[in-house]
Amino acid sequence: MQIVSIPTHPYTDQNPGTSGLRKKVTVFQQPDYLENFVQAIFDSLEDYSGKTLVLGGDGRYFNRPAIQTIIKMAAANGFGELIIGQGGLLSTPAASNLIRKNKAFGGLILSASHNPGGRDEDFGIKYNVSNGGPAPESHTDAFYKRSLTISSYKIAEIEDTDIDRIGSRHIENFKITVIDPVADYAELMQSIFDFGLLKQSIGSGFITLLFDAMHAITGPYAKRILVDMLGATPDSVINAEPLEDFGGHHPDPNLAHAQELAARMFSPTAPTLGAASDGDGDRNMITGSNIFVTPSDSLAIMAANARLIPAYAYGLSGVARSMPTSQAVDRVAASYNIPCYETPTGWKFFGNLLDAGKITLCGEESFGTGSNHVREKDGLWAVLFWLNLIARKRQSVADIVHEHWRKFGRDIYSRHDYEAIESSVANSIVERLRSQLPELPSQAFGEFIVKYADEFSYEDPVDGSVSKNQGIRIGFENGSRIIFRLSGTGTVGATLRIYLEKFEVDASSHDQDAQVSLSELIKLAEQLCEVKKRTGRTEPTVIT
Ligand code: VG1
Ligand code: CO
Repeated sequence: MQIVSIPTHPYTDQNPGTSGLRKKVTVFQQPDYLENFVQAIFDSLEDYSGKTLVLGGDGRYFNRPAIQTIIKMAAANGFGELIIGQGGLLSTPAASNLIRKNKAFGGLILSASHNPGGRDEDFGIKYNVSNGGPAPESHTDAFYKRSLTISSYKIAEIEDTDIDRIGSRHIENFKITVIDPVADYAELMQSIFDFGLLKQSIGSGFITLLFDAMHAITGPYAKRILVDMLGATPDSVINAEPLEDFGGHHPDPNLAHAQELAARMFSPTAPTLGAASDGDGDRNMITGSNIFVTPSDSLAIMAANARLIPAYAYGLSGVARSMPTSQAVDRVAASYNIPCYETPTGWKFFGNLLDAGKITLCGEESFGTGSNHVREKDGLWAVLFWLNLIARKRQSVADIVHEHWRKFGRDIYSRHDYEAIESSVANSIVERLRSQLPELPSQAFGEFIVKYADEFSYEDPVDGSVSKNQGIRIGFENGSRIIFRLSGTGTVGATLRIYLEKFEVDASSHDQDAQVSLSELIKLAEQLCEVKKRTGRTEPTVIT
């Protein structure tokens, strides 16, 4: 195997965000751009010679050529084996599982997740460590630092690999194994949930379902598990074929982007459960007949009912949520007397807590939920969790949600996103918020009296590492919160996220529309940050 060292020049913008390096495809197509970043990752890692790397992506445009390049670079840099999903496909949770199951050194996941795909859209690359989870900040900081000084990369002069054919191939001491991307994951799901009961509930017609794969990675997973293994009708899975441009849509599972699903779920012919997943299969949206379950509520409901699921029958060691996720799960943890951790946004912060056994379930408001079964959030897992709950409780989604609110109260919640704001304007908004923080505590805005106003900083309870500036929090005496943060996954300008939350104990108010209940807080958020005033926008780009 001929290995060559190619001279290169650094790019200055290879700083990974919330979840890997995400850029326009055209940025990745610049000479040596992908190669530089991959070499910067390899250069920052130690002792991987002869070890295994898992490789796959969500099938978006540029996935296939990127995989060929990475195969050649992994061979040149001394990895022993590559495990690749057939067709270059692996969902993010499936990749996490493969890393763990094969005791691999790590993995590279090619995805820009919920961002659109195609020639002029987004691509991304993310490194996961040996526990199967996203590289922690210490790693991603090192990748960036190395990318700024890189002067050459190594690549093997070997032929392209046939990634569509399952099987192994050796090139001297280097082994390339192409596997079925679904099989191991399906087996894992079978070990967590009661597939017998699910089959029965679906077969008898007690549960009907509709899963929208949004032309992204979960199509093949959903067809195998929901249709082939659990007996759902073939038309239960829509948009099931992964496409390089996701059919021109945002593969982002929310009511705005999963329109076909939303239309069906809010109609007289709605099935029992409607769900969708994102580009790389780690997000989930849960709906029932005429009801949308907020991700924050979904996490709380899962935590409250986890004992009904075979894998969690012995209870939960603890739970965690990202800071902007509503406090609904905190109430469940308090009533069960288990710890609840509050982490910064991004799944990488859950890894240590899961590894140390401090938590069993965790989630984010951004349609992400997961458990200790892998080290990523997991879309189909969440769908199976809900199916299993419905089957065990013999209740509709709406009944499960209402029962939960009656018992714990409702954390009325919404997120308003302002996308593609000019960076300087976004920075001025954040600066303005920051400058107000010292004077806000104890100020009263109508019924809302500020209890605290700060910038969230997190000290990891396992390794003591500290992450600062993780979002601006304004908490009120009555438990309400407004949170502001800038997105770390966008590729155009800046995205301001405003998270709004209000606690309602009174069951007679539980059916209120969230935007109506939160209207005072929405006004107050604008008064504090002036996003509309400063951008001239009249409305958020997306409301979830
Ligand atoms: C967003 C979400 C965050 C999530 C991240 C990756 O990040 O808010 O909760 O972990 O996307 O999800 P940001 O920085 O844009 O707010 V995914 O499905 O893109 O891997
Ligand atoms: Co994702």
